[in-house]
Amino acid sequence: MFGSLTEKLHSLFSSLSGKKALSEENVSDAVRDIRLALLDADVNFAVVSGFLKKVKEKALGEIVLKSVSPGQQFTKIVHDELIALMGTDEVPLDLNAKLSVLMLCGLQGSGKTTTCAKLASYIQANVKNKKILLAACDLQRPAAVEQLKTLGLSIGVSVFSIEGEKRAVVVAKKAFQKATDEGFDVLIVDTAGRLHIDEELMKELEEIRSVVNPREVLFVANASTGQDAPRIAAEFDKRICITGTILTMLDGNARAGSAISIREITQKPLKFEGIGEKITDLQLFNPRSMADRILGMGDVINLVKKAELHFDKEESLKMEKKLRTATFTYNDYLSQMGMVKKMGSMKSLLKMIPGLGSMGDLDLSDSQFKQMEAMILSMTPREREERDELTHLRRKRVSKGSGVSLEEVNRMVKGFQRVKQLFKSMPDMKSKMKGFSGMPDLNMLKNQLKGNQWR
Ligand SMILES: Nc1nc2c(ncn2[C@@H]2O[C@H](COP(=O)(O)OP(=O)(O)O)[C@@H](O)[C@H]2O)c(=O)[nH]1
Ligand SMILES: [Mg+2]
Repeated sequence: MFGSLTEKLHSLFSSLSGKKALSEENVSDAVRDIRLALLDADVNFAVVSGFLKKVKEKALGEIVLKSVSPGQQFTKIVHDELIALMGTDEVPLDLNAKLSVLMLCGLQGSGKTTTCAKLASYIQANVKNKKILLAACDLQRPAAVEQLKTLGLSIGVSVFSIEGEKRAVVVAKKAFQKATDEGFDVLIVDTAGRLHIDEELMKELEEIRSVVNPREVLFVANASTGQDAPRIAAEFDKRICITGTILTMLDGNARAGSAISIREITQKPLKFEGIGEKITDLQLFNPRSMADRILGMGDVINLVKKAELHFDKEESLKMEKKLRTATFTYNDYLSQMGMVKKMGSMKSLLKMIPGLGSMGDLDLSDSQFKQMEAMILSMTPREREERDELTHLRRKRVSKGSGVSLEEVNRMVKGFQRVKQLFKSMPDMKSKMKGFSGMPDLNMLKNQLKGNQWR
C-alpha cells in the first residue's frame, strides 16, 4: 500500500542488520534516511521532526540486546513510535446517546457520501439492533441525494430527504425530528463539500451542527491528498470542532503521510479507514495495524478480524487439521475457496499476511469460482481425493463435462497443488516468522495479537 516508504524503510533497516550495535553514528545516519523517507511520503514537517527526536532518544538510550540485531532493535523503536504517533489504541464510535448523531464533513470527493453508507453497514454488522437513519444534506451536488438513496437501499437503511428543498439546515432539522419521533438510535448526516474550504461551506456546517447536536463530527479525508490533508483537517476542526477523522482511499496509492500526521496535528483520533469502493470496505483504524503495514509487516490484525466475521470456527478448525495432515482434497479446496471468497478477494487477504504478498495472483473472480466449481464437480470422487491421478485423458473428460477449456483445467490443478504446497510449508514458515501462523489458525493469530510481534 505504501510501496515506496515501506521499501525505503526496509532497505534502511536491513542496512543496519550487518552492524554490531546501535551507535551515535549509525543512528544519526538512519534517522537522516528516515527523515527523507517520511518527508517524501508527505508526512508533515513538524510531525517528522518531533517523531525523529523521540526515535533518536530511544535508540541511543536503549541497552544493546545481544539476541537481536541493531536493525531489529531500531525497527522496533520506529514501530512503537509510529503506533504512539497514530494514537496507540482503536477509538470506537460514540453510539452511547439515545439518539447518536454522526455528522460527516470534508472536501468534495473525499468520500463522505460513500462513507455514510459504509458506516451504517458497519454498525449493522458490528452493533446489534440499531435503527439507523441516513440524512441527505448535500444539496450542492445535483446527484448527491440520489447517490445516498441508492446506497441506503442497497443495505436496507432508510434515507431522509426533502424534494425541492434548497437549505441543508432545514433537511438536517427535519431529519433530526423524524429520528427522535420515530425512535431511531443512529442518525448519520451527509453534508456537502467544496473543492476548497470557503466561508459558505463552513457556515452551512455550523448551522447543521447546531440543529443536530452530534455525538460525532467526523472529518473525512482522502488519504492521497498528501501534505494538504492535515492542514484542511485542522481548519475544519477550528470551525466545527471535529471528534475524529476517517481516512479514505487507503487502497489506492496513498503515501501514508496523512495517516501519520493528521492525528498529531488535530489531536483528534483517527477512527476509521476506507479501503475500497465496496460498502463493506471500512474498518476501525488500528494504529498497530497501520504501523505494521507502513513497515511492510503485513496486516495480521485486520486479517483476524475479517476471519472472525466470516469464518465458521468449527469449519476452519476442521480445515486446519486437514491441511496439517495433508488429507486436503479438491472438495476441501472448493469449500476453502468459497470461504475465502466470502472474506474478500484472495489478493487483499494475501497482502495481509507477512511474507505472502507475492502470492497475490491467486485472486479469484465470481466467474472463475463458478468455473472451478464446475470442474471439481465434474471429477469423480476418487479423483477429488487424489486417489486416481488426473491424467491427460481424465482432464479432457473434466474439461468436456464442465464446459471449461483444457488449459483452465490444467491451471486449476496447478492452483490446487500450489495451495496444498503453501499450507504444507506453513509450519516451516511459522518458525521463520517467529510464531506467525497460517490463515486458518485463528487461535494462533489471536495470541499473536495479544502478544508482542517481536518476541
Ligand atoms: N477506492 C476507494 N474509493 C472510494 C473510497 N471511498 C470513497 N470512494 C469513491 O470515491 C468517489 C467519491 O466518493 P463520494 O462518497 O461521492 O465523495 P463525497 O463527494 O465526499 O461525498 C466515489 O466514486 C466512491 O466510490 C475508498 O475508501 N476507496
Ligand atoms: Mg457526497
